Amino acid sequence: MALLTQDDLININMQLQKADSNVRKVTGLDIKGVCKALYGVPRNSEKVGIVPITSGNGIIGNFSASLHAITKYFGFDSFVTDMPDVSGYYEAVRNGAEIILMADDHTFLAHNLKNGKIANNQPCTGVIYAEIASRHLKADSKEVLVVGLGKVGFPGAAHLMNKGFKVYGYDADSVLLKKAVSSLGIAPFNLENPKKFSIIFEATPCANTVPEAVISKNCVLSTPGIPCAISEELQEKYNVELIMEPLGIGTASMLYSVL
Ligand code: NAI
Ligand code: 0TF
Repeated sequence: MALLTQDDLININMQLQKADSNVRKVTGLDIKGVCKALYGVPRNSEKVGIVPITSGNGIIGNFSASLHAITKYFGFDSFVTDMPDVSGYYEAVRNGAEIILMADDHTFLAHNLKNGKIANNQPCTGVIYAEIASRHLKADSKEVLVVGLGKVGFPGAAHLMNKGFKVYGYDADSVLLKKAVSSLGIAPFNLENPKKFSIIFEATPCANTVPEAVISKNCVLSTPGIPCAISEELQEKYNVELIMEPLGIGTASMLYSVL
């Protein structure tokens, strides 16, 4: 898994506000509204305990503080434990946490201790970015291009298929592409024979993965992938509506999915 860095999370509140305003512009709903539409659950005032985890590559500066800011942004009562790891988990539960948020290098989870529901960041991120893309108010068809069919992209592509979209998919790994074609029924996208899309969902850890030939004017590019899938120059040239934010949108999806 490509790991976040402290720098990715600088000014998370500002990044989230900007993303929220872009999501509103593209879909007519804010991020909370998209979460409600996806999971259809009422919010109460669940208390969220955020537990720093030291295993593997260890603590990422700004990670727990960013989760604290994100949970507050979405109206949750939350706190970061003083202790990490098992001691932090114990501290979170003892201090009344109803939902636990914690991540090691492989898994970032939300666990609702009241109802037992558990969520993983990767599918939740894929589903919400795909959902945002699918709600593009200026889309000219129900065709969508998915670039990257890994742990985030695959569930996003599955979500779009379930919503009745015609999904074209591409992954640099031909085994993953074949798997998505056979198990989801998506159409394999041929880069040699490109076509334009007004809806693009990208989930890779690489830059410049979306070629100019597929970008149409005013398209939406919904991409959790870091770094950005297109250059600023292409973004400006085609007036691309970019939905991209490093942590908050996916975390909101996780939290709403366990309510
Ligand atoms: P993954 O490794 O499971 O999947 C990435 C896929 O992209 C792989 O299948 C790989 O073959 C494919 N790929 C790489 N280069 C490509 C290219 N040039 N063209 C087409 N496909 C290409 O990774 P995962 O977990 O799905 O994460 C994807 C990205 O999303 C990473 O950058 C990760 O850090 C980011 N991420 C962002 C989140 C957010 O909240 N913004 C949340 C979770 C992940
Ligand atoms: O960096 C990652 C994921 C995050 C997905 C959301 N964009 N790509 N995971 C590692 C998180 C490690 C956190 C660390 N153990 C801490 O500070 O608690």
